[in-house]
Amino acid sequence: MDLDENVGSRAGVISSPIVKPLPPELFVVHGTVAEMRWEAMRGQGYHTPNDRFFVRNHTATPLIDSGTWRLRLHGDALRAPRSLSYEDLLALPCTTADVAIECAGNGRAFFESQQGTRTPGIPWRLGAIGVARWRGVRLSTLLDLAGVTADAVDVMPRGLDAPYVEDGVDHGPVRRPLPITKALADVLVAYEMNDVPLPPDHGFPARLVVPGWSGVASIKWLGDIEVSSRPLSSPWSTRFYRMFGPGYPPEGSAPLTVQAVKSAFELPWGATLRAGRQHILHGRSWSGNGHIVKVEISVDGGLSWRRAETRGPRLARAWAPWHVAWAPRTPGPYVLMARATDETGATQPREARYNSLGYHFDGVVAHPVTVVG
Ligand SMILES: Nc1nc2c(c(=O)[nH]1)N[C@H]1C(S)=C(S)[C@@H](COP(=O)(O)O)O[C@H]1N2
Ligand SMILES: [Mo]
Repeated sequence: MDLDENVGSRAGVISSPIVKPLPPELFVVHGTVAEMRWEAMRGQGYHTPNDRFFVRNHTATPLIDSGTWRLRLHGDALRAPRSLSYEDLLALPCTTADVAIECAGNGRAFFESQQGTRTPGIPWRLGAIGVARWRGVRLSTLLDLAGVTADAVDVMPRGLDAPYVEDGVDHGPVRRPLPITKALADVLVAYEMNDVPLPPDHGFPARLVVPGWSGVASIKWLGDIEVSSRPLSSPWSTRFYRMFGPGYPPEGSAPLTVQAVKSAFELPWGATLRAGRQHILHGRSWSGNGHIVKVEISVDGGLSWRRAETRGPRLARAWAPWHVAWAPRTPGPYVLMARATDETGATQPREARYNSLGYHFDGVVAHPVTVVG
């Protein structure tokens, strides 16, 4: 198929920056994106409700009519290219998965506030992550249907949102190649999020969900998927979403894939707690590599550590909820820290390694709180 057909399918698509309400008690808005406040997870279940799931849009949410929408599967590594309607997609065998989507820049603000190195980009604290129950069709099922050939190497999903223009440079629609091995392993073409059709901001009518990998891989508002016998690239695999800076090659690291280990408290930034009574501090830890095996907490700025209790599921590629009791006696400022270790032995370092675009901040975060009498 030719690409003009795609551009054509975007014509007439209405868009809006972010469609869902962004109440200040749930979100911090940074330009075209909305960060979840971690206190909004307090008292919630395992999944992040859709009303508080972070939104990362390069431009604006397109409002797509599922009645006319098509998902095109094309490329030289497919024997039987397809064009599926929404009904076609819903009629295929489906599956569900509890998976986190996390922006590669989650935690970026701490490169500056904790390590004194400024990095450009959205200054996320830790709220650019959410876990949902996604329902959809395995990408491998779609690729089988379209007769993927043995020489396929790369798969390029493309979004139907407006082209991304930055500093006068038009980078085209948001798209990023995936190696065929990952595409066939565990990737979903999702059409439901937490038991309802995907909300517009999260990719309606269908999005990719790429478990464990940087959020940018999980392309929203899918319009087409190209499968190629030759390596594919886009600005999202060459210019952005690589590590650049000292110790990395001039063209950057390989494109980012697996997300790092992180932890967050379900508390407001700068929370106020009462002295002389017991508090249960709740939080969650996660890693793109596998499940969390250990979470340690410090309430004295990292001088001493003790184990948190994990409860409930602690799924790989989602997260592990935990809690710890704390009874501060003396009023004053305190620094809370959480440090997790995953099943591969990867743990959160005291300092994250610098990279000039501020990706994958895995350092231990110093969460300030005030204890009052
Ligand atoms: N088409 C399209 N897909 C996209 C994006 C986008 O701007 N356009 N943003 C990506 C990025 S950088 C992230 S982190 C995730 C965020 O998903 P969410 O907005 O559902 O939380 O979507 C990814 N998929
Ligand atoms: Mo992202």
